[in-house]
Amino acid sequence: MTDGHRPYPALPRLTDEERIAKARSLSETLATRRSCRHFSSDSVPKEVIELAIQAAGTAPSGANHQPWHFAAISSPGIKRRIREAAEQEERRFYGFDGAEAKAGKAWLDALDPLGTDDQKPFLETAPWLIVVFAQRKGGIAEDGETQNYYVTESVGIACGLLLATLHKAGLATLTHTPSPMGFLREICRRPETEKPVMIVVAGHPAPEASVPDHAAKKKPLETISSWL
Ligand code: IYR
Repeated sequence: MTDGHRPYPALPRLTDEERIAKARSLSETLATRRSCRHFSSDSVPKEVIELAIQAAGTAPSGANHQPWHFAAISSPGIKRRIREAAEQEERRFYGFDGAEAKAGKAWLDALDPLGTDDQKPFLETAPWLIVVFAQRKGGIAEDGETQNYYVTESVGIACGLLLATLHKAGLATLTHTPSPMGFLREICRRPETEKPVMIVVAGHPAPEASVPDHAAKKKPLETISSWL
């Protein structure tokens, strides 16, 4: 074996039938995930959030620099500050501040079927907010200087694993992207070299939670794939 290498880790030995069954099972589980915009205040153990972040941290990344940071927030005071700052930005985004909407007509039209607006009470109600930061620089040692690579791609995959783990743990999630979201860097006390990417809201759905029909329409396999 090449110096500095170790054997490829053992994978489960499965028959093709078992492989198909496993793939089907996870695929069906993931197919039931829906963004949630109405959370209850029921608690979620910190350990679930820790395990989900640990899973996110296994994502492949450019040069294995792992260019991400997850700020996990359960403090009511910090959640309130995030809600207030997010709603202030969203008022400008949706044009509820008296000025022209920053979003523009096409974007607002695209959001119409979701029924979103500038009110974000879930940022206070949900037990956990996970603010995901992308590290433009830092390398594996987090030195704040070494160049990172494929940061957007790496952090995107990490977010996917985070959402998948939270979903498998039976939690509802929302990927929330207040725009702009520079305020999150200050509230979470993160350095200039980091860019806030999204807030992953995690908790239990409120009893009255609903999802827009629009969100349940997923493109079929034939549309999203080609086979060559
Ligand atoms: N940040 C806004 C707008 C928004 C944008 C997209 I693209 C969405 O898929 C959903 C919302 C908000 O959170 O309301």
